[in-house]
Amino acid sequence: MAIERTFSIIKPDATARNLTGAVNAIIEKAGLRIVAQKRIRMTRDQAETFYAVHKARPFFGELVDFMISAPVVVQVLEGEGAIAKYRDVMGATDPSKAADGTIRKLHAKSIGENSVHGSDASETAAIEIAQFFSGNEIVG
Ligand code: 3AN
Repeated sequence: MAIERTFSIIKPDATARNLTGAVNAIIEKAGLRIVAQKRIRMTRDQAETFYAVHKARPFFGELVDFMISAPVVVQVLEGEGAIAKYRDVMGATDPSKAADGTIRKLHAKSIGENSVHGSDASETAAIEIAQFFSGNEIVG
């Protein structure tokens, strides 16, 4: 399988509970390499742009408010089949449906406050990485 890069966010519910290291340990144990990482406070504009695909969904306002409520850690993860692998490591969107050992099963609070984001396809990974990182900030 090809080496890929995917975009990850450790969300406000996780940073607020001091879980950045715990999440990163699961990521690294799964064989993914953190090749870029920074802790930021997302602006409302950034969050609305990032989740634009969900603009028409009833939870959009709540989702944006949540994403700007506390710091997040944005990351680029690299590895073989990184996009699908990280989706597996994250677990299902709804933590009550997430498999044992996944980040969301272990740490997520609810379907909204679900601790992590990971890109769902190579096109979205490229767009999401470019929204938060310039090329020279990614060191593989
Ligand atoms: P995933 O993050 O697993 O790719 P998506 O793309 O369906 O899930 O949803 C994006 C984000 O929107 C989720 N991570 C979650 O924070 C939020 N979300 C999704 N469904 C709901 C919902 N029913 N109520 C509140 N927030 C939701």
